[in-house]
Amino acid sequence: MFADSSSSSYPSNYRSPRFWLRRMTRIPRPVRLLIFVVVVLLLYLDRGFVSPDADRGGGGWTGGSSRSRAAIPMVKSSFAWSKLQHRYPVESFTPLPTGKPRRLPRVQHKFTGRARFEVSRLESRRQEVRKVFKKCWGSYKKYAWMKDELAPLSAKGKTTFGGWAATMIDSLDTLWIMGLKDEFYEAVEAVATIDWEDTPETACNIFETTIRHLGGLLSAYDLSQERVLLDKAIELGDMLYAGFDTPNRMPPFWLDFKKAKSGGLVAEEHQPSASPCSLSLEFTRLSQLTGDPKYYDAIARITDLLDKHQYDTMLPGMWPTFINMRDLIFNQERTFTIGALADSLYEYLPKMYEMLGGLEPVYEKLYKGSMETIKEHILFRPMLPDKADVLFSGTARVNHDGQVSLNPEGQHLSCFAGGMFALGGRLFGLEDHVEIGAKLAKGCIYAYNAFPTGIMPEIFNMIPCDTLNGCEWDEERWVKEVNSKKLPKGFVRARDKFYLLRPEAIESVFLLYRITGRKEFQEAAWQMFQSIQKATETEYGNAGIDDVTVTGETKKRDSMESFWLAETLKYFYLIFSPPDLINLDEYVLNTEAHPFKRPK
Ligand code: DMJ
Repeated sequence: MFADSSSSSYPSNYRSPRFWLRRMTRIPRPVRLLIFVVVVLLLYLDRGFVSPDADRGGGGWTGGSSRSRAAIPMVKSSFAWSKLQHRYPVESFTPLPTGKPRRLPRVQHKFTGRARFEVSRLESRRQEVRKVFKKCWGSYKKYAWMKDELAPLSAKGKTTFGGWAATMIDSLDTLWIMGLKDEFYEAVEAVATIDWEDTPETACNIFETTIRHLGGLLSAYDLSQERVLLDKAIELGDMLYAGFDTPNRMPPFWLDFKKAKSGGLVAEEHQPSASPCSLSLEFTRLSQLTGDPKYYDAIARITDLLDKHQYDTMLPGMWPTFINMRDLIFNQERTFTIGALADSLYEYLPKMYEMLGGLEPVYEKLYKGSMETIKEHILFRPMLPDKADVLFSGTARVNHDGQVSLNPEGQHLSCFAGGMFALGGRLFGLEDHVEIGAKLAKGCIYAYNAFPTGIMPEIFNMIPCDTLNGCEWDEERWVKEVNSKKLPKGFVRARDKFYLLRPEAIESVFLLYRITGRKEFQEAAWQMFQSIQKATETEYGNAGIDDVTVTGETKKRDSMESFWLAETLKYFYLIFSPPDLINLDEYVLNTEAHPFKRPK
């Protein structure tokens, strides 16, 4: 991309422009005219709807940098985790599956020339999203550079994830995707100096550091091929890999640095299932990029456990919200959800199948088995005045007689499920899953539209119909059950009324748009974006808000987590972009919206 184009040694088949002009004049005029029209049309369809933006260079969809570049040197971390002798070393490594990746069913809708043309209409929306991103990034740079987060009210930096510039690393690929190449390389130069040893903390959260930092570095490398990003990812990967040096090779929730160095780590007895069970995409990609099987081996052991215990839990097919990873007990806990604490465990099943090119069938088995149980016990259709055909997911509890009861509690966090079902449906040829996915995404859209701010609360309750086929609206029942006058019809409680700039709703809306090609999702996205912007904008960026049920001014919190730039704004940008930008048949997105290249 940055090759020197000023070279004067032309290839031997080079012909001067005059030669081609002479040739052209020999072609009859009408044919010449036709060629001209076709070429102009093709150029327009392909790139015409990218507005001439000062930040764009000549790099196609992903923009370009205004400067030519030398490789960015890495400043090594002061402790080499790769050299650490493990106390519980692995005797034989499970290698990545071998063979040519299978040709998997098409995931992304086949967008026609017409749909591509319509993208031009959406260019101004895309630029609106980009403007919001640029404002936040500008404030981060000015007030919180190298800090984990920008505090969007007080314009200060915060240390929330080890002090390793979480927002910067999490935003790298969004910068690239939005064509902000100068900002991207400036950030990469800063990232190249991060020392994982330099932290005020004594431990880090393995899950968060994997999905945000490791995921962010790997995807930025996949997109840019900037070597230093992979080198930093390896350094970090080796630190996180030390978390697997436990008696049973299962990682704890916290990576305590001192204990890790002395071989004293042990997995906890009560771990949220998402934590150990959604490290797989990042560790797999690291093995694929380095050729070192140790990272894949580490997560393959966890997958083996999911496989072994899938049908001996209290709710066969699913795994409990908390798992005893120390003693590997899966059949004691009685609560099951695909929301908070468990979410990405399920999300990663179809995604791992893709990441491994369909060569590891266990992920198909885990996906299909768990989705059957989820359909039966977790999904519900709410009683609504307009009888909208939408779905939500709740929490199931198994009592001591084995009876399963559903708590019809919707969560913003579980809004990712629409995208998961639709993706699984495409990959495994299950059309009903695509439709379930669409209904789940529409459920989140419905909830957004129902509240005065145009945003759904973090956690709320509804009244479930007896079946997924729906039920009549019963006003009396609703009036009896609702606990606040501020709640819209259909909602009976909002346990947590806040909105933290989370991405899950737009994530599913984006995936459903790309998978089905239905424009209604694009329209819903625009509505959501405008509501979020109106309710959360501050002088320096965007902030979480206390209460989505208010009608007037919202009360802001001094918080803007890194996923706002990494995920929420990325999905909003992509849904208004040409569908070739991060094509779902070429990339797998991790749970922090970091795209990894799928094997070919
Ligand atoms: C993100 O860090 C990820 O999307 C994760 O899977 C769930 N929580 C946040 C966003 O809400």
